[in-house]
Amino acid sequence: MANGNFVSLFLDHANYQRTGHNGVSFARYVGAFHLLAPGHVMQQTLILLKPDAVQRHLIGSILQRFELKGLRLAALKLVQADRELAEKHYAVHKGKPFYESLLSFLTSGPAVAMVWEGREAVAVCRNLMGPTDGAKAGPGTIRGDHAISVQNNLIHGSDSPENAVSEIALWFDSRELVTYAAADSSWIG
Ligand code: DAT
Ligand code: MG
Repeated sequence: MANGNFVSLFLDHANYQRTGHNGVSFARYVGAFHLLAPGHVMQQTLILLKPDAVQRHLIGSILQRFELKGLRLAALKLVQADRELAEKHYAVHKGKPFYESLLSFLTSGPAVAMVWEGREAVAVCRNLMGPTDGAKAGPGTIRGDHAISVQNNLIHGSDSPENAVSEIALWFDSRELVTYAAADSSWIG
């Protein structure tokens, strides 16, 4: 498989952005990768460092795990989520006993919102995070190393490529996603 295909696709996408043809959806972008590079499907995923991670000074060390894994950072910002954003983000949990507490937690302070991109990025990030309950998460995972709570578990990661697309659209404007060729991509990919 020619790595050059990736590079030219990245550049094509960058050209679309430069020339203002932002109508190209990410789904079509992924589709192009399917077409040209079977077995090398690139994904994007939404990662949030939740308010406990910010307050506990863990932003840098958690972020570094994603960098060191070989994922590419496509977007990054500090966000004070309001109730409306939190409700949309956790809509799937509406009605559950922990729902109100979860919304209070997510809106209790700033969170770091990021989009990470790479091969199988959704599953790769979920594995880096570890399971939901910090007490059950294994050592070596973010939650396993730094969390002992179920709710205050430091990090959110999209759980499917489909949810990743809608969660990225919820937290980011498409113009905030930056496309560039990482200098080390031919060594990592
Ligand atoms: P994950 O964040 O691992 O995707 P989830 O989507 O099932 O987990 O739940 C979303 C968040 O809700 C989770 O990060 C923490 C909180 N949560 C889940 N189950 C809970 C429970 N039983 N009690 C309290 N909080 C819970
Ligand atoms: Mg979830």
